[in-house]
Amino acid sequence: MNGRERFLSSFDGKTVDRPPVWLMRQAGRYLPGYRAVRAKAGFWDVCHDPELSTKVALEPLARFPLDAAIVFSDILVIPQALGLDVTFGTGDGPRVGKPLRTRADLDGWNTQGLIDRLQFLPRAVKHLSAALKGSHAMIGFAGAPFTLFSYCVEGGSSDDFRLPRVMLHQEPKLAEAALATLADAAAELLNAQLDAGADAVQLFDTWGGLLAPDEYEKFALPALRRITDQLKGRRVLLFVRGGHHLLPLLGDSGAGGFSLDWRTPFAEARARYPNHVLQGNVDPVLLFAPEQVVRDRTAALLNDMRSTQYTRCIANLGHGILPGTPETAVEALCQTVVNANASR
Ligand code: 1CP
Repeated sequence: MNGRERFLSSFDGKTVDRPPVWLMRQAGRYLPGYRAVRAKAGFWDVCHDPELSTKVALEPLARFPLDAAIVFSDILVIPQALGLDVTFGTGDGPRVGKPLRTRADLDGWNTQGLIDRLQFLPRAVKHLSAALKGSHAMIGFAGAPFTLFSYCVEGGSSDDFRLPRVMLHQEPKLAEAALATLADAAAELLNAQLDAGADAVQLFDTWGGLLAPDEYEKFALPALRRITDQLKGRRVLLFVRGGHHLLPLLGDSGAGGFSLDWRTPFAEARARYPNHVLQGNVDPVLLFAPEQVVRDRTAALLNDMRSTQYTRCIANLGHGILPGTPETAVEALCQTVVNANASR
């Protein structure tokens, strides 16, 4: 069973020898090859060049026994294609110029021919798919509407994303219209990646956990539903960072699986969602702890995954891998999953 077969079997509820494993942000700055590419090319240059994006997406697969690749891109390609000025500085995260503050700002978003401006992404998927030749599953992605809305309104990253959260209450109609526009863009982009050869797609709701359940239900969920309605029958994972309190709501998103962060107990999510795919959820910070901690935490996760004989389970981190993460820790996590049956 190769990585792609294992990933698809597990996702589709069939028998597997062990859970498939991949890591969110597995192609990032903790890898020397990525840093070398970025020393010579800007972030957007890597995204737009299929050779370079494939090179950085393949690097983690060559180093670790992973079962899936994730296409190299960023969630902020959608705001950029809508006409916002997205730049990646060093250190303090991305900046979004021309932020959304008024109805006129939203009216200025350029939705005409949006997918044409995003063609580099399905092109990168095709190129990566050809390089993989079916050895590994391939994952496409997009930002979830509320997380994209957060960057668009705030104008960059933030601890509390005060401006977008106030806008939900001060200008609910404007917020809903923006969320719907972002949802349609995400749906179109995800369908294009799936048509280009992605086996599954993940929606990253990195800031969804900032919302109270009633806010998530009123604003974030309808926009997610708008996406999954346009992706019927396709494999969709939803990651909500800090989303433990939102777990009861996620079933209404229409996603086939949920990627859990490290604060959501896997067994609790399984009890609530016996038939969904569940992915996660090792704390990325633990990869800086002694290696035995990584092995023990991963073994405990595998133990929870045995309630379904590993089917509908995907081993992963509870959030993206951090810059500076020791490669030996990544190796220890992956090897523990690979040996899942030996340690039983
Ligand atoms: O393996 C991979 O690295 C795949 C590609 C990938 C993905 C899945 C990148 C490349 N970005 C993302 C998703 C992404 N981007 C998310 C959702 C996942 C998460 O929460 O980690 C978010 C919130 C972003 C926005 C973003 N882009 C940030 C976070 C800023 C913040 O608010 O804290 C950052 C630092 C970026 C730039 C970026 N995107 C990707 C990389 C490798 C980088 C670093 C750029 C560099 O220094 O080279």
